[in-house]
Amino acid sequence: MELEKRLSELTGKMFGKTMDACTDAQLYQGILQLTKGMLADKKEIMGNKKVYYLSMEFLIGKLLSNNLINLGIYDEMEEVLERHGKKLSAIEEMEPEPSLGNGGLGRLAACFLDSIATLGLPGDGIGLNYHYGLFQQVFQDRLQKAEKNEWMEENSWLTKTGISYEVAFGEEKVTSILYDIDVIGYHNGRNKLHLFDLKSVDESLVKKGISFDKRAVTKNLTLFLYPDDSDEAGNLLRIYQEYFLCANAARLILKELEEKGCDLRRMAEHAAIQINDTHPTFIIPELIRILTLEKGFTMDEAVQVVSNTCAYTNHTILAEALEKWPLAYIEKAVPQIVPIIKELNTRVAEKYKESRVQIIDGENRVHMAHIAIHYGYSINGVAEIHTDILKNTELNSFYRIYPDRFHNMTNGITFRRWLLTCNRELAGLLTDTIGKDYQTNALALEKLLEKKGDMVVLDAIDGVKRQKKAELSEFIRKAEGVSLDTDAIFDIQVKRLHEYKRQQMNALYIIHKYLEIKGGKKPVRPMAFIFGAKAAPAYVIAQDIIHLLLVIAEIVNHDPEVSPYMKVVMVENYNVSYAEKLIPACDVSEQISLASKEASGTSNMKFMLNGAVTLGTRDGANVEIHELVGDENIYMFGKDSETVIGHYAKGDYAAREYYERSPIIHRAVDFLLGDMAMRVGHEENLKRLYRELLEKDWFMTLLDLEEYIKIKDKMFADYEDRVKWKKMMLVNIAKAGYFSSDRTIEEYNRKIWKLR
Ligand code: 26Q
Repeated sequence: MELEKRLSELTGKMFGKTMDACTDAQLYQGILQLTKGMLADKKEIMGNKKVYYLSMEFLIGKLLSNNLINLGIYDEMEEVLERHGKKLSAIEEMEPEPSLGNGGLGRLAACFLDSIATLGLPGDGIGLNYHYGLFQQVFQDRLQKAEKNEWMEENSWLTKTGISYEVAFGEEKVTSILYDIDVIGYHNGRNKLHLFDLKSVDESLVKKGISFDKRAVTKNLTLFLYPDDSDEAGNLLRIYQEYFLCANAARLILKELEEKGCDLRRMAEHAAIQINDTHPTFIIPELIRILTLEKGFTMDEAVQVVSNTCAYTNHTILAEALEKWPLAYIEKAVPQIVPIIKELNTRVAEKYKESRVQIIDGENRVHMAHIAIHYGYSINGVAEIHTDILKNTELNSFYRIYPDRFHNMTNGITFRRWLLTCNRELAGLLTDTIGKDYQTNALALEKLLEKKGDMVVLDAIDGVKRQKKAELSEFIRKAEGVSLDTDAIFDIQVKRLHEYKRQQMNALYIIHKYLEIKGGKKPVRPMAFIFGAKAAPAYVIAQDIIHLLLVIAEIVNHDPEVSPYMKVVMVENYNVSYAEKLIPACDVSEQISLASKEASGTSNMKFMLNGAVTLGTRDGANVEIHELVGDENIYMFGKDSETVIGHYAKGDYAAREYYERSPIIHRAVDFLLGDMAMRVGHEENLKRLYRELLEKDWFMTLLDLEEYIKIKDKMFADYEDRVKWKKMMLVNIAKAGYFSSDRTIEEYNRKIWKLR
């Protein structure tokens, strides 16, 4: 009654209307207001020591349902609205989606904030408030076009604080404004996500698409999130953004410590600063700069204190993605930081002679990771295999110097969003079957294993899957104009587009199947292949792969001989909300990166939790999923990381050999240049991709293609043994508990932050 009364008072005040008379958009505004008030009333999480999670990205997604769930009022709100003829699910659609991240790394940061608060640990996120976030993807002429994503509205989850700092870029000074978003734990207290914005930001700078004057830093700094483009040379604007984040973070952290009366010389007893990949590494020299210049520290003291406070997480071993900025760029953007970086470099050079561990290299480039490792107290990888590769290969020289600093922190996902919010049906079924323990102790999901022989439970799990598939089909029919058969196997690959993730290998499988069907070999059950991926605008081959997927979709879906047996969908503008619809509806989770390249992956965990079966390589967290569910409940294939690393070392992988040797590969690759593809697609894109595949194929698509085809066919055949498949679903759900980000955060806290 209480909620109903407050909401109807609000709609009356805001719109002069009863709830019944409000539009969904107005009700969204009303519920936003009401919920924001309830968040603000939550008790702030306090403690003697606090973690600051610094990240250029927080891919929070929509917040309404998640907040209602964490407040424990989702069901009540749903009922209230129903009494007034309204649907909460429709109202949720009214919320604009902030896209303040690229993919895994940004989403991980958002999951971590949820878990930190849920565990009752004091910990805030610090990031940037991008007005248009990551670009919005639209398809035109079967190519990706980038547009701005306008997500900020008059009323939103952001609350303007009075906090504002001056940030100097050499002689030029800009002013920041701090916005906060309340982050509350599941039935727990409140932390904050602090997002800094540029006071003088000028949205009118953006003219067409996402183009704007890159040099007008005092106006453009927080307009866009820089897309992950490992292939494009460093951009000055990115350095400005990174420093802007760190300069503001340093001020905020020092202010909070001083307000609490902490002795800054004992900073490490009161604060831990987690650096999310190298992007916020400037926090180290910036803190040292302030402590020495303004707080009376000697250089030695400042280096000590800062090193004991900062910890670094590595998310990649792709050499091209490890940040190395030309010293001249840093000099141009933030000259005041250069003497500190040089001093840090000198100290390393005096102590260690090995060139691989120097901060400034022979070409005068600054290796951000090297700053973070030498001048932090912890470095961690994000899955076991990834941490092992860091220790034994990529960062081996550092591991030999600092063996005790290395940790593995296998990634996790918040079950509040990736189960309770996105799959209420499955969550409900689990509660009915094993009780609600699992909601606060994810490992309790294992109790489900006792039901492996219980046909009623197995059928119920499958029933939920069917329902989510039907819901997704309906959504895709409306949004993409393709109708999918709910009886089909839903095979899904959603993640950023990158050659190492090998969407192109999946595409070649689909071509192979298409040709088989054309040749008269009909599958026993229809197949739905679903993709979602954004490609960095400057990443040419990634654009070509998107083009190929759209071309294949066009050919397959409009071929009356084939389309009853298979459909291909490349969904437009894949984002967090789309993921929440796709993941619960998935049968086969595609995790097919080239072994050694995917640091962890986190969609693999989300799919598993929602009862999908993984088709994967021995890469990232797939390895740990495999260990947990056992051989019988996962489909693993492909060359292992040692073999792949060996190929790189010897330089002996030649794509053409695989093409020449296998008629199946030959035929599938040639399809790119065939009449059918040429009629629908662009010669330029398809030819470039064809040549890339045969002449370079840096991420070894053809290496694993034959094995991939074999195991995928086997998997689809196994799907027909319905009981066996339902058991696999059950085991995957039951074993997913390990991948709760609550577990990950407990480990960070125990080994790195030591909050209590
Ligand atoms: C770097 C320099 C300049 C501009 C952009 C960037 C940039 C931006 C974003 C570099 C990398 C990223 C994003 C990386 C990322 O998302 N990595 C993923 O992190 C996940 C969480 O740990 C892992 O699960 C994935 O395996 C990893 O790819």
